[in-house]
Amino acid sequence: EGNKKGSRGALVVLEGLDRSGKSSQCTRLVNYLEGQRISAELWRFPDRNTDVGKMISAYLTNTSQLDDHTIHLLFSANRWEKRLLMETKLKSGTTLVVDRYSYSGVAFSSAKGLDIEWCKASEVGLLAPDLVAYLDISPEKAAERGGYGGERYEKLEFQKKVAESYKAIHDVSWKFVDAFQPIEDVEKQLQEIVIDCVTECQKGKKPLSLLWS
Ligand code: Z5A
Ligand code: MG
Repeated sequence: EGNKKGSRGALVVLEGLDRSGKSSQCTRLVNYLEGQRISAELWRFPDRNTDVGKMISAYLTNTSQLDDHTIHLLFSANRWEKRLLMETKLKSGTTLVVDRYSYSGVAFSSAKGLDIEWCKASEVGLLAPDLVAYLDISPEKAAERGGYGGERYEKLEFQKKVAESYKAIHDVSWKFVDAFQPIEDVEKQLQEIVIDCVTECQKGKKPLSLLWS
C-alpha cells in the first residue's frame, strides 16, 4: 500500500436530537470530502439492513414491543456486528461519517430511566470516534421543523429527556455546532472541523482508540 505508516481514515460521528439535521449534514459532508479527493463513506446507526437491524426497525415503528434493556442491547449488537468492517475501512484509509453512534444508545436508553453506567457497558471496546460533532438545537425548535412521524421517541416530552441525557454524557472533546442556523452555515462549520480531523488521522500519528474513555 502507498499509505504512510499508520495513516488512516477518520471516524467522525454526528449526534443530536431528532430533526437536528444529522442525516442532511452527513450526506453533505461525504459529498464535500469526496470533492476534496478524500475517500469517505456515509454510515448510520441503527443499520436497519442486518437481521438485528430489522428487529430494531420493527421496535421503532411499534410493530414489536421489547423490554428496555433488550432493545438497548440490540442497538449495541448492531454496532458490534459492524465493528470489524469499520476498523478495516478506517485502516484502509477511508473516512467514515457516522449518523448516530454509541452516544445515541446511551442517551436514549438512559432517558428512559436505565442506569447510565449499565448503558455504557455494552459499548465498551467499540471504536472511539476521532470527532463527535453535536448538532445543538432545543427540543422545541427541533419539533417546529415538523416531520415527526409515528416512530417511537418522536415526541417532544421524550426529546427533552434525551437532551438532558446528552448533556450528562458529553465531554470537552465534543464540538457543539448551532444547528438552528441555516443549513449551509451548519455545513460550512462542520467542514472546517472535519477537515482538520481528517488531516490529523492522515498523518498517521493518531492510533485508533476504544470506547468508553
Ligand atoms: N436510537 C436509539 O435509541 N439507540 C441507538 O443506539 C441509536 C438510535 C443509534 C432512529 O434513529 C431512532 O433510534 C432515533 C434514536 C434511536 N429515535 N429518535 N428520536 P434515526 O437516526 O433513524 O432517526 P431519523 O428519523 O432518521 O433521523 P432524525 O434524527 O429524526 O433527524 P435528523 O437526521 O437529525 O435530521 P434531518 O433528517 O437531516 O432533518 C430533519 C428535517 O429538518 C428535514 O426536513 C430537513 O430538511 C430539515 N433541516 C435540516 N437542517 C435544517 C436547518 N439547518 N434548518 C432548517 N431545516 C433543517
Ligand atoms: Mg436522521
